[in-house]
Amino acid sequence: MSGFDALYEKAKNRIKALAELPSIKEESIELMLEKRGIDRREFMKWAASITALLALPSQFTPLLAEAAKMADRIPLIWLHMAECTGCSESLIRSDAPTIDSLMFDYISLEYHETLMAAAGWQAEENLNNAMKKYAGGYILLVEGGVPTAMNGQFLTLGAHARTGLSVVQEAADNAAAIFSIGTCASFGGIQAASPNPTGAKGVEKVVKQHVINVPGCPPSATNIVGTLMHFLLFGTLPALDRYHRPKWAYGNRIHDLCERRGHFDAGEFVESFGDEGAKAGWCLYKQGCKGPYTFNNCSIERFNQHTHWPVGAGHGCMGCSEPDFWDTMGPLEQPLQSHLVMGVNSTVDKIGTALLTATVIGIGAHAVTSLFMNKNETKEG
Ligand code: FSX
Ligand code: SF4
Ligand code: F3S
Repeated sequence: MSGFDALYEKAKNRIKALAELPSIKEESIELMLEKRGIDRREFMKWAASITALLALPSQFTPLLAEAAKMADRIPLIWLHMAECTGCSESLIRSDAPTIDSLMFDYISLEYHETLMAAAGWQAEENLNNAMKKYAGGYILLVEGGVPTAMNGQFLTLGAHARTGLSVVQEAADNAAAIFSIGTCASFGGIQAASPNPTGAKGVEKVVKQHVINVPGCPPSATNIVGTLMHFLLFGTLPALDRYHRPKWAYGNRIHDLCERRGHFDAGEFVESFGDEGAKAGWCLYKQGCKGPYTFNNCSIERFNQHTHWPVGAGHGCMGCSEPDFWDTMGPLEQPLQSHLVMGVNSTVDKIGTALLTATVIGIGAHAVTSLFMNKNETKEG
């Protein structure tokens, strides 16, 4: 059997298995979308775009649509740890409901502190009931880093003041899959930045199970929904990179897919914000863009209903989907000069991008020369 046939068969079997699970929602996804003015054509267009996003051949589109129709059979539990809730906002904030956000209405979201009506005792009870009722069958999504210092006492939840650490660990024990949503849940994020007083860590550091990391501060709605759809369609982990990020989303550097890349190659750099180069959309490398060290698909998928992304808006990439970017990618609006001038050094290891050496060589031709030129110019001036 060819690789394609085996994958196709796997998805078909998964859909059969999903069909046998009880449907939790009363109305079909088609009806729900129709009520919100989204017709079947748009739904199929969405299914085709997610299929392409997951780097699957177009023949998988009808299967993906089928899997989406059965999304209500897999309950979700979404926990909030130490974070800003920007990851949830990335998904749910839009001027009109998108299919991405509506998928989360359709899915059986059993617990989500920002979205649910329950509070206090009732919320705690809902979480406990969901963990019991769907034991072994739910997807656990965690947003935020997990404080571990003082036995997790820096973050407590609910009426019994349980530590976030113990809640995450208990929820992970009976989850069918665990997704870390955002850089905080993936790697600790801003609260894990030096000196990390709360001992915040990524989820994978505090649970025994495998975790899929979906970093970004925040990640795009598409990367969140795509991860979910991949699990619905195959029931298994996608191909992951060394930081356990799905390769379909984090397989390329920002720099590889950037719309300003032609200007980088031509040595055309913004020298200061607001200058002629900035107006002409030139490369932001000299303004501290960390696109060469950052793996994500922002330039393609974008944010705010696929309309924009940081570099498109005129600011360099901050490296927000890389581990420890708060500590390793600074200063924010200056290039990492030491990496470029000295090549591979100890700081490079901390950034951890295996391809950085290639990047250094690539950048060497234009940027380093012009960095030196700038220094010389300053000296002379
Ligand atoms: Fe962290 Fe998500 Fe940044 Fe905020 O909560 S990844 S601080 S956008 O929202 O976890
Ligand atoms: Fe784009 Fe930044 Fe690379 Fe320039 S350095 S091409 S702005 S990713
Ligand atoms: Fe983050 Fe850079 Fe994308 S800052 S949002 S990875 S462009």
